[in-house]
Amino acid sequence: MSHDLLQILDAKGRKVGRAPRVKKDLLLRMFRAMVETRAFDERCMNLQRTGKIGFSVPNRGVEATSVGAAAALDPASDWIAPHYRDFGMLFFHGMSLERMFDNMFGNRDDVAKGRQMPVHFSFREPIPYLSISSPLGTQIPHAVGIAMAMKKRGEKGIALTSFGDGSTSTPGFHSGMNFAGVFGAPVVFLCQNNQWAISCPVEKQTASEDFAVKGEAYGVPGVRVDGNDVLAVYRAVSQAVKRARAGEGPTLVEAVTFRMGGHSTSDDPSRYVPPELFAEWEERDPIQRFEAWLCSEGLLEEGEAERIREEAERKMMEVSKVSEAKPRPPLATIFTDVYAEMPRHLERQMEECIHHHATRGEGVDEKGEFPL
Ligand SMILES: Cc1ncc(C[n+]2csc(CCOP(=O)(O)OP(=O)(O)O)c2C)c(N)n1
Ligand SMILES: [Mg+2]
Repeated sequence: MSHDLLQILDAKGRKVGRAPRVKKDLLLRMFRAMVETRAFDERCMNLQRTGKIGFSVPNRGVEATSVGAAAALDPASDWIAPHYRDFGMLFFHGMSLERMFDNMFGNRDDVAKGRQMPVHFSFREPIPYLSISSPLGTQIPHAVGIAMAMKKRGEKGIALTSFGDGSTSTPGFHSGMNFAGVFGAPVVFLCQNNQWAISCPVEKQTASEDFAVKGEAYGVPGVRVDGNDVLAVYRAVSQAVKRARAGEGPTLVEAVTFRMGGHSTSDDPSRYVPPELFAEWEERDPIQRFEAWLCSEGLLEEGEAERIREEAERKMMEVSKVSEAKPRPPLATIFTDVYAEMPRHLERQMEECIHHHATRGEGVDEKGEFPL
C-alpha cells in the first residue's frame, strides 16, 4: 500500500488542504527560521569555499522539513536526535548563532572544544539536541532509548529523530523501529527523503514503494508528507507528537524533499544529478512557497520578507566574523575530559606536547578538507 502525500500548500503557495490553526507569531517564527537557515547555509558554503572552515553540509531545499518538524516540539520536555541536515531545528528554537559558528570554526568557545567536525552540533539548550553522529542511523536507537526512559519515568516528553532516506538501510533504523513498535516508545521518526544518499538515488536505496510503508513491518504507522510544505510537515509531525504524548506509540513520517546542492562541500553533484531535476525542484522551493502564502493571507506585508532576509544575511556576516576571530581551544584541552583525574602518564604526555609545540611550533594545514 503506497501512501498519499499530505500537502497543504502547492508549489505556488496556493492552499490545497486544510491549513492548521496556527497563530501568526508562530507562522512568522517558522518563516524567519527558514530564511535564517538558508542564510546560514550560504554563509557556511562561502566560508568553506574561501578556505576558512574545513567542511559544511548544504541544507538548501530542506528548510521546511527541518523547521516544520521542530515547530511541533516542546523545548521544555522534548529531545531531538538530529540528522546533519537539520540546521532549521536549531534556528526555530533560537539556538545561539555564535555557538553554531563557534562549532563551524572549532574555536575556543565551541562546546565540543574543536573535537567534532563542523556541522556536528551538540547542545543542551534551548532544546536538548544530541551530538550529530557521522555513522548513519546511530541516532535512531538513541532517540528510542531516550523516549523509553521518559516513558518509564512517567514524564510527558517525547523524542524526535531525523535521518535521511539512505539511513533507512542501516541497522539502527531497523532495531530502533522494532524496539519502539514493540514497547510503544514515545518517539517520532522523521525520514528526510531528499532522493539521494550521496550519489545513490532512491530507486537503488529501496525496493519498497515509499519510505513510510517501512513502518508497517514494525507495527508503526507511516505518513507521507510534502517536505517542501512547512504547514504540511508541521501538521504531520504535530499529529505524531500528539500520539506519542498520549501513549499511543511511535509514528514514521516520510518528508519528501530534495537536496538542492551537493551532499557536502566535498561533493560535486553535477557528476551524477541530472540538471533538470534541480530546475524542477527549484520550482518547489519551500521558502518561496510559504512566503507566497503568507503574503496572500496578509500575514507578511509588502517588503517584510526582504527585510527579514537582509537582516538574516547581515547577522550571519557579523556573527561569523566574531567566531572567526576567536583563538583555537588551548592545546591542553586535547588531554582533558578523558579522566576525572588525569593520570600521571597522560599528564606527562600533555607537558611534552605543550613543550614540543612551544619550541618547535608544529604547522597545521588550515586548508585541509575533510574527506567526506
Ligand atoms: C554507517 C554509515 N555508512 C556510510 C556512511 C557514509 N555516508 C555518509 S552520508 C551518506 C549518505 C546518507 O544519505 P541519507 O541518509 O539519505 O542522508 P542525506 O545525506 O541524503 O541527507 C553516506 C553513505 C556513514 N557515514 N555511516
Ligand atoms: Mg538522502
